[in-house]
Amino acid sequence: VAGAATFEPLVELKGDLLNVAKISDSGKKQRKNWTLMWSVLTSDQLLFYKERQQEANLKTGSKTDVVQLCGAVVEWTTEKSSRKNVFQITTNTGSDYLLQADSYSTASKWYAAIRKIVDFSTKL
Ligand code: I3P
Repeated sequence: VAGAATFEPLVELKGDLLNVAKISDSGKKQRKNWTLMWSVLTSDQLLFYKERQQEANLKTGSKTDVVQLCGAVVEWTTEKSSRKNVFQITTNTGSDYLLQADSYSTASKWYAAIRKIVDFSTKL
């Protein structure tokens, strides 16, 4: 339809490969399985893609997972993994994700950006 608004969420951060492990799904513990994912942070979600090309189109790119950040809790953890630079996202539906990058600057950049989104969306 000509003139139809095609809404694209604002991208806050993308372009990094992060190690991601979903360790619980709606409160149910999952087997830890680290996977390298192209991650995209929007104004309210964290999206994980297997292929870099797919992050280019937020709507049609095939996402592996979508993390709703409103009401989530984000914290660094040294107990949930033997890896360095690991932080945990707990969603308000009880799913837990571990995110990790070997580079501290990459990990802390994502941690700070996700914290900002969580703090902002939770205050609304
Ligand atoms: C897990 C795998 C993970 C490791 C996890 C192991 O074994 O080695 O990499 O997590 O440790 O259980 P498997 O592949 O047999 O499931 P980290 O790399 O984060 O330490 P964990 O059980 O202490 O979480």
